[in-house]
Amino acid sequence: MSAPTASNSDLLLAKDNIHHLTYFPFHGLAGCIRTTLVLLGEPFENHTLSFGEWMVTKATTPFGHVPILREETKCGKSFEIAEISAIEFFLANRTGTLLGKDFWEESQIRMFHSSTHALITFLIHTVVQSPTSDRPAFLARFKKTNLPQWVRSHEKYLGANGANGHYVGDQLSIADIKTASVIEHMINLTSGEGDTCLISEELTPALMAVKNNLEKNPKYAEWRSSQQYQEFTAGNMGFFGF
Ligand SMILES: N[C@@H](CCC(=O)N[C@@H](CS)C(=O)NCC(=O)O)C(=O)O
Repeated sequence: MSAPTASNSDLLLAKDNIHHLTYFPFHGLAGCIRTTLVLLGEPFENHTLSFGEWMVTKATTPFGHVPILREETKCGKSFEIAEISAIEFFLANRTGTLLGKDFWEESQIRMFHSSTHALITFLIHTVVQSPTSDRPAFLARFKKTNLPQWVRSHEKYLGANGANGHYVGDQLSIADIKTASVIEHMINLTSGEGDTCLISEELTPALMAVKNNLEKNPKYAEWRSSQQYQEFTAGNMGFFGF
């Protein structure tokens, strides 16, 4: 009788897998994924591509985009996952703690996560894809309409949950990590001359509590003070300006 073979799910859930994340050398849309990898505490490697390297790699990726997560298992089999949300929920599932305590909590967490994901992807895609001459008008509209709407509604829901730094209950979730990973960029985006400040301790204490709460996590604090994190921040400022 042959020994039972491990299913793909068993292989994927093994704790000693190595997570390989491929993206560009800035935070961009990968902040939440990188933070979740850091919090997981399992071995992972950040692989960064220059734009030259990307041009030759693009055609080999599932949808022509990064980030890509490759799971390297101890038996030598690798699995590749593309698409930001899919990667974030894959990692959140692995932690066993970032998707709430029941189906309703998970559904709410997915709702808040989706709203923030839509905000940041809309911003990044439009900034990158619109002609340089159109960007000032786009950014002005984003600051006047999209961002204030997101700030208002998220501050309201976070306040209704007690402004405890969490969207749902009193437990860290992937929605909290997603928001913490974009707040800094939104603050940078609205801190220029002539900008209206939208996010601050005074104006949005509940939103700031999400950021402050995560920053108390020792693994996250160590990641934020690392040289690689600072380089990704410099990359973001250089490429996007926020
Ligand atoms: N739908 C994709 C979008 C990801 C995306 O926009 N990636 C950008 C970097 S932020 C990219 O790959 N840009 C290079 C290109 O499209 O050639 C996802 O959710 O992962």
